[in-house]
This record gives sequence, C-alpha cells and structure tokens, in this order.
Amino acid sequence: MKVQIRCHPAFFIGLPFVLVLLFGCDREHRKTPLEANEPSASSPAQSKDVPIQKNSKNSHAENESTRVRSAPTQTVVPSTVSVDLALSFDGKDDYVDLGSLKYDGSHPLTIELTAIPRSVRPNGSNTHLDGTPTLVGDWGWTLKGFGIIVRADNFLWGIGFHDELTHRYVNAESAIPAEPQRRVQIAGVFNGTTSRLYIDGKLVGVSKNVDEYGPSDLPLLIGASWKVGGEFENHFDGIIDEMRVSNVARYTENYSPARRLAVDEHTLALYHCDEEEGEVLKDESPRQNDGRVVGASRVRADAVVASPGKTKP
Ligand SMILES: [Ca+2]
Repeated sequence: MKVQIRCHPAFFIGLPFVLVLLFGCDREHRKTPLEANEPSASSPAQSKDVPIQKNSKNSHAENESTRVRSAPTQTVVPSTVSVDLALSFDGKDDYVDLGSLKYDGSHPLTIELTAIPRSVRPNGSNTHLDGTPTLVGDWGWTLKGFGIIVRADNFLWGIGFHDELTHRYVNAESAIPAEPQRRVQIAGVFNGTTSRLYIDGKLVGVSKNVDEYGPSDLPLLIGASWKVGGEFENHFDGIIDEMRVSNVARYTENYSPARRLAVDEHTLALYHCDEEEGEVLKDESPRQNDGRVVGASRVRADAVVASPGKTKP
C-alpha cells in the first residue's frame, strides 16, 4: 500500500516550518541503490548465487508500511523479495555435519529437501568417474548407511540403502536425469524394506526389497558423503534451501509439496537454512539436532531461482 500525503500550497506560505518539524512530509518511497540493484525475478542474475547482505533484515518482520515510513536517512532498505535463505555448496569441500543426527534403521525414515543443483557432475569435473554427488546421507564406500544422491554414471536422482546381506546399495531412482539450475523438492521414504523417491511430489522410483538394512555409525551429512578416516567426498555442487527428517514413512502416493516445511510430532530435524551467518545450522524442531556448517556460504534462495508465483512489485 502506498501512502502519499499531498502538501497543500498553504504549507509553503504560512506554516511549513512548524508542521514539517512536527510531522515531516513523507513523500512516496524511493528505491535506494541497494533495492535498485536487487536482481529482478526475471533477470539473468537469478541463475547466480547472490551473497547475503549482512546488514539486510529479515523480511518476515517487515511489510509495505514499514518501507513507506522509512526515514530519509535510512541507508539499508528492507528487501522487497521474501528472504528465504539457503546454503550454497561449492562441490569441492563444503558440507554440513549434523553431529547428533544418526539413523540406525530402527524406525522408518522420510527425508524431504529442496535443492537446486548448480552442476550434477561430481566435484566440478567433466567425467562421471569422480564420484557420486550426495545431497544428504550418512553413507560412505564400505561404511554402509544411506544417501540421496545423483548417480555418477547417468545423473539420475537416487536414494540408496545399504543391504547387509548382499553388501550392495539398493536404490530407488528417477527415470529422468537431474537437471542443473532446476529447483526440486526431493523426498526419500524408507519403510524398512523398500524406499520410494519423489520429485516435486511425484513418485519417480521404488526400490527392490532391502533384505537387512546395514546402518552407518556416522552422523548425517548434508552436501557430501563420508570417507574412511573421517574425511569427506562426493561433494554436492548447488543450493539446499531446506530439509526435514522424519521418523515415519510420510508418503505412499503422490502429494503436493509444501512451499515451506513445518515441524510436527514426527519431525527429527527441520532446517530452513535461513541463518544469515555463522557455522550453526539451526534445527527448528525441539530435538536440537543443530548442524555445523563447514565452508557452505549463505545465499538468498529467491535470488537463485525465482519461486513460482513470485513477482517483483
Ligand atoms: Ca531456506
């Protein structure tokens, strides 16, 4: 809502001094350079990461009226874009260690995450031989566990669980390869026997049976897999906007993904990735499974890829 106060000519004849001192004369809001430099929802800049302005404010606490009332001396004008922040992983050595969050296979599991791959090739390479980009998981070669990955040989989305009896991973996979720069909500659901993979709420793959799940002893990682010796590999190159981990098999059929995930009684951890800085990735659930951010930078998710239905005012 724009607020305009017209100044009557009498102001400039009789009482301008007193009235201006008392009330001011708040003309229509003007854009500052910061606002003007924001990438528009349709500009080419939306395909690039935009580093967070450390002094920018969270727009959840702002609205049109606060912008109209901004004092002329204010140097930082709140964004007109919803501030939904995200973590950007460089595909080389960035990751998040979720520390206290482990999966021992004693209950079903659902992991939902919103991601935008910058590249689906491992470690920035041009060959599929250099690894398996991992969005989340606790797996590692010979270390068992599970992971949501991009397959190295054909770039299909996949979720795999280690089978103790066959010593192999049993995957549910998409039929269509992962696509760089496309925002997707991925859900992996494991009921203890089979896993299901959903992309944007649509079931795209169901695994064969896992005879006996072989859990990892290690915490979940975002953006990489474990390597023997406590190191990391299979780094993901792209953006992760949010992620929820649940102790139930949430979906058996197609569903409509929520734009923003919420905590409920089945939530083991929920990360909106909206912190502006620092190495803590805050768990929004009461279970306090905070993560430790290593290397990943904070970016504005809305500036990376335009959200459906969002337009610049
Ligand atoms: Ca976010």
